[in-house]
Amino acid sequence: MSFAGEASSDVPTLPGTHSGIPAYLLEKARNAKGDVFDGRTKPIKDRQRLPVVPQGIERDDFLAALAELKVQIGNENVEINDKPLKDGWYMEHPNTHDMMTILDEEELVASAVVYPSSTEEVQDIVKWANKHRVPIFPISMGRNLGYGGAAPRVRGSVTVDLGKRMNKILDINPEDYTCLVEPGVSFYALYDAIQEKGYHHLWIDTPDLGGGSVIGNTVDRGVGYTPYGDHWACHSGLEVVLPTGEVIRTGMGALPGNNTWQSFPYGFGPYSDGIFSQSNYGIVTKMGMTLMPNPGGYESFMYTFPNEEDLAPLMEIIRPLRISMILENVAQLRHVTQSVAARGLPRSQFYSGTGPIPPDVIHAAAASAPVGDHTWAYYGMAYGPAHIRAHKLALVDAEFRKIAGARKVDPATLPADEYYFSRDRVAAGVPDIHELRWVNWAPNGAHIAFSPVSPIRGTDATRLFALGKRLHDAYGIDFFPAFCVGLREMHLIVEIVFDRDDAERKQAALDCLRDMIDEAAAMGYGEYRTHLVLMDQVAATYSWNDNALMKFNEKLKDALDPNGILAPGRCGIWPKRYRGRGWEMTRESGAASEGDGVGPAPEAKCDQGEFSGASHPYP
Ligand code: EUG
Repeated sequence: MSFAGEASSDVPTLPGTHSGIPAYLLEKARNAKGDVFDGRTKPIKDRQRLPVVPQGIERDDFLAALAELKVQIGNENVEINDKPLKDGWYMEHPNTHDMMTILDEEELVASAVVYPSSTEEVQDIVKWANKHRVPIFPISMGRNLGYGGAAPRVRGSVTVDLGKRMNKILDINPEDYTCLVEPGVSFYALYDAIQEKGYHHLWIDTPDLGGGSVIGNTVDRGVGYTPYGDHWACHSGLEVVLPTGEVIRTGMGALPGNNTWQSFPYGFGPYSDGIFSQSNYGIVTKMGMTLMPNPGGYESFMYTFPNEEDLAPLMEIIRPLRISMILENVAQLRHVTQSVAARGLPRSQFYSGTGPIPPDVIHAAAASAPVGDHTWAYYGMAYGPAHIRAHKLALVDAEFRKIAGARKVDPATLPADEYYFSRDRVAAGVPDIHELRWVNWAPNGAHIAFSPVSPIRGTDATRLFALGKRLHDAYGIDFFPAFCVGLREMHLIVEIVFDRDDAERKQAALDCLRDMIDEAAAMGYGEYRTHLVLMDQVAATYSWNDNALMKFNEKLKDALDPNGILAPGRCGIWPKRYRGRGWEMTRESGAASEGDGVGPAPEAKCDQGEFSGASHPYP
C-alpha cells in the first residue's frame, strides 16, 4: 500500500534528530510504530498540489514573497508544501497539517514551512510577514496532538517551525534547579541531557508522552504528573518576539546582567508572561523552567474501585488529601474503558458490533487482564524517604478503603509492560511513549480531547461524567474519561478516538464535542485548552459581561499585531482584518476552516483611502 514506504524506515533518535526518541525508549518506540502501521488502511492521496495560498495575497505575489524569504533564511530552510500530505506517526509527525484531523485533511494545511535558526531570524520572518501580509503560525515541535498538532488555524499560513534548528538547552543550573531552553527541546531531550550530565539530583516533569516541546507544552498550559505538574506555574522567564518584530525578555530577563531570570518569575511591573500563553501575541524563543529536587525516594500506588457510583465519594476523599498535599502529584483517575484500550489492542479484538462497547464486554476484558476488573483506577505517587512515604501512604490507604471494594494493586503481580509502570515512570519525571497505545483502539486511530475544568467535588465529577457518557452513547462513541487532579481543580480529559479515514465517524466525534462544550458551558464548566477546530466555540463560552474578556483580548491583539499576521484565530482571537468575515468555526459554519477574505491592513487602508467602517464591524 502507499503508506508502506512510510512504515519501513526506523525510528529517529536523539541526539541526532531533535525530535527523536531517547535510547532507553527505542525498542518501545519501534513496537509502537509497528502497532500504528498495522492498524493503518488510510491511503496517502498521491497527488501533487500547488501550495494553498493564504487569503489576502495573490498567488504570484505570495510565490515572490517566498522567494524573498528563501534569500533571507536560506533556500533549504523554506519548504513549499506541495507534496502529498503524509500523516506519519507520533515520532515522525508532519509539520504541514494536523495528522489527526477531524476535518477534511486539506482544511488545516500550511502553504510553506520555514526553519529559523535564531531569534534574529524569527524577527526577520515576522518582519517579512508584515511586509507581505502573510499569516504565520509558529510551532515549537508540532506535537500538540489532540489539539491540532502542527496545523495552522488559518489555511495556507506559513508555519514557522522553531524547533528544528532552535533546539539548544542553553543552561542547566544544578544549584538553582533551573534550566533555559529553546523551542525544539523535548521532554525526552531535557531528561536525556540531565542524565548525561549525571545530575541525578534534578528531576523534570513530563506529560504522558515525552515527545512534545517543553516550551510548546508549557505555553499551551499543559500538565505533567510530579508535584511540578502545572508547567506554566513552574516556568520562569520568557524571551518573546512580538508580532511587529521587536524582542523582549520578561521578568528579571529585562534587567541587563541579572542572574535571577530563571529563579524569580515576576520581575517588576505588570507580569506580562500570561499574555504569551494560549495566545497569538508573540513567539516564545527561550523559556526558563524550574526543576524539581530528587525527593530522595518515591513509590507509586494504584487503587481500583468497582463501581461507576464510587466516583462521587472518591472525589470527596481525594479533595482534602490533595489540597493538603498528602496526595502530592497530579494523579489520574481513569475509567476502565480507557484501561482496557491502553493495552494497545484494537477494539475489534473485543467487540465487533457498532455503537458504544457494552459494559459487560469491557468488564470481562478487564477481568482477564493482570489488574483485574474495576471501574476506576487511581494512579498516584508518594515522594520522599521511606518513613515519610509510609506516613502519607497510610493516610491515603485508610481514606481510600472507605469505598467498599477498594483494592490496592500489588505491583509485584503485574507484568513489566503493564500500564502501571508507565504511570510510575511519568510520575517520577521519566518521559515515556506508552500512552499512545489506546489510539490503536480504532483503525487509522486519531484522537481529539474535550478538557473541562471542575473543582475536585463528587457532584461536579458526576455531572461531567454523566454528560459525557450520555452524549458518547448518543453518538455511538466509546467513552474514555480520565480525571487529572490538580491542586484545587481537575482537568477532566475525555479523548475521543476515531478512525480518521471515516468521514461519518469524524462528523460524529465533532458533533459530540460541540454538544459537550455547549452543555458543559451551560452548567458552568469551561475547557482549559482545546483543538484548533473548537477554539472559537470554546472562546465564546467565556462570555461574561458581554464578552468583555474577548474584547480585551482583541484590543491587545490589534495593538500588538496591527497587520494581524501572527496565528490569526488561535484561541479564538481574530485580528481586526479577519473579524466579521466568517472565519470563526462553529457548529453553524460546519467544516469550512476559511472565511471570506481579509480586510486591508492599517497602513494599506490609509494608502488606499479605505476606512475601517467600510468592512464588517465586530458584531
Ligand atoms: C492527556 C492529558 C491532558 C490533555 C490531553 C491528554 C492525557 C490523556 C492533563 O492534560 O490535555 C491520557
